Amino acid sequence: MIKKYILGEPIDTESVVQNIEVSPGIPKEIAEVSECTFCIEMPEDARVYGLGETVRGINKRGWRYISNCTDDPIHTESKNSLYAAHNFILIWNKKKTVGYYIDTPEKTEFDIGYTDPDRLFIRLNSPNAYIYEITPDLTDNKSKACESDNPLTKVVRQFRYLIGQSYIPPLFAFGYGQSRWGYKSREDIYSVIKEYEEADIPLDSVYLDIDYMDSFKDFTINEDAYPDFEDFVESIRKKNIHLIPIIDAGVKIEDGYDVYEEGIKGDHFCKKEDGTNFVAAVWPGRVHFPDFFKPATREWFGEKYSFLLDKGIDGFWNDMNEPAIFYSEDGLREAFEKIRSFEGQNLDINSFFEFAGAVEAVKNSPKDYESFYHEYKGKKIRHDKLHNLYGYMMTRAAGEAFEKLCPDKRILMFSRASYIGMHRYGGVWTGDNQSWWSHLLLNIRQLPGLNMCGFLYSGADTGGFGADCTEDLLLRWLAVSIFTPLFRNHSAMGTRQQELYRFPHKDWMRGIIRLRYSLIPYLYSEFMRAALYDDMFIKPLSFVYMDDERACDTEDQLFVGESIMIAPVYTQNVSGRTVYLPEPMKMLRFEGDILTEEIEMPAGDHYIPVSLKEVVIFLRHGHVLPLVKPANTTAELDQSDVTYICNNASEDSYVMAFP
Ligand code: MIG
Repeated sequence: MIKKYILGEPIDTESVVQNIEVSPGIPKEIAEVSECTFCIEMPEDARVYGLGETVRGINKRGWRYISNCTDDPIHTESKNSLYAAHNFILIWNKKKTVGYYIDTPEKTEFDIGYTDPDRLFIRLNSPNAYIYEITPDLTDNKSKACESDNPLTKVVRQFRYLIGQSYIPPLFAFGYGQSRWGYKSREDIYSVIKEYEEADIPLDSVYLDIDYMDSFKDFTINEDAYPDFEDFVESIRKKNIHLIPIIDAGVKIEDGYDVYEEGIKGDHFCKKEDGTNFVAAVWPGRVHFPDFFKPATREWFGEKYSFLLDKGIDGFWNDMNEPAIFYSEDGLREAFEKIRSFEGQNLDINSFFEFAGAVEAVKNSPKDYESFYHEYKGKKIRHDKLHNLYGYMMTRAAGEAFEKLCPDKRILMFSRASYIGMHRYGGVWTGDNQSWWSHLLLNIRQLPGLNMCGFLYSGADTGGFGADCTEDLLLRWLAVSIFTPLFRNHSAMGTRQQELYRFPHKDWMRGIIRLRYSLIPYLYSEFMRAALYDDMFIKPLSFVYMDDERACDTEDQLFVGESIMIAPVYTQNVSGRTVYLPEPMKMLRFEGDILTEEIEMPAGDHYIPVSLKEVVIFLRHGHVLPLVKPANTTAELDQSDVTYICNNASEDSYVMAFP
């Protein structure tokens, strides 16, 4: 059952699509401690899930999470905020399961047993929010389809019914993608594709980072580096490979640049208090931010994507849309003044750090977020009051345009910043992670939360974005990413190049990628099922074995779809790992795409050796895993020639959901 409460005068985020009758007051389980602080008692044995893209474990107990979309590339466990704001939490033990969605675009803190291990505090920025309380009794028809599911699934499915159906990407978006911030020209892209061809490694997409643009200007092409862009796209599409360009939030201020001039003419940019356009700086230097909160601005900016769609492009990634701000004009002026004031002084311990910090402080400064305005539903609203919606509204601009421009075609779209509601228009990638083993584990642990919040189409930069990747890390990471809908190898300029063909054991990598392609009909089918029935594509074990304490504690094994469980290796220099089986399962060992072992295993702990070239999959009792022959692109997959691996189930019990 879903109950809706209204606190103060909240801003409508348009994240919810159902009309729910308003109940008076606030939920009885939530105590109002002070004007903006609320407290929920957590039973000792309760676990807390949700919050989507965050640091730390699947169980969020024992940390302070702050929903405040932030461009911070160091995702250590000491951080409180990443790029997203996903304010859905799920508190449960064997006796009780309840979900809360705190719907407000302002900064929101979830202190989950940090201040007091037995209490969950929610701290709002202002006393305004919609609060939804979701309990397992079913209210809607879609959720009725899951009568037999456990209470966790029931709550999540009702929440997802509340917020609307998740974005569904085109099939090619399940192929493998190669990206790097640093491909400079058409020749670089051709060479990546040629190397993949020569190494005989499947590839469906190559990403274009900011260098394809002319001086980092959205909806332009750097003609020197990419002459005859349309022919270039066409020549690559002939190989069934898709080019996926990046779009940034800021629009360069430059006379004669059409997007800038149209933006000025159409009054599409965010304003300062005095009504002048707010000036920030990002990649191109000084920019204006489109005010995506205005429908007319969304329409205008969304329409701009046709500049690339018309050239044969059918996928995009939206970046820097927290929005990231290198500096604002005002902030920079103040910083210079401050630095100047230290000139000639004896800098001691205090003043030195103040001096050194002055430059760093201009970046993503809270003061800047308080210095510009949006027009939303006819009202002028300061940015910080709407902050967490900016990336959502940008991606929505694109999504709404695609519905109009190409209603019969699915366009690949994912974003860096997000809020719940954006899941209807696109997926997310988890931003600038690092080539660290700890981030491989973080990747595994972020997936269930993202799925709960509707971001089914998601994935991390495989191999890690920052820092240097090693071959073993990449192999282990591939063995995880072959199960995530978004499967993209991406890395930062200046780091070790991590295209698969550069490594000595590229044949092992080829094998793992080929396994991905064999799995695609299963993955896409299970994804569709999850999207259409408001379910999760990737689940923690507790969603299946709620009464098994050990299973509920297990945060490094996941269900992928209904049939299979994975137990990835995420530590360096080990030859295997212990896997917990809550019930007897069939272990499928693959060397690349070749099935080398198929063996039934009893419930309990097993030490499973897994070499760097292998992937191990556990098939549930009573379930089926369909596999097809791999191909070098999704377009060439023959989906009629299916092999079914069964564990006490008949082949025809597996129905492909494949529209
Ligand atoms: O400030 O476009 O997260 O994927 O390669 C860095 C360059 C801007 C951040 C994105 C990353 C991308 C990079 N961008």
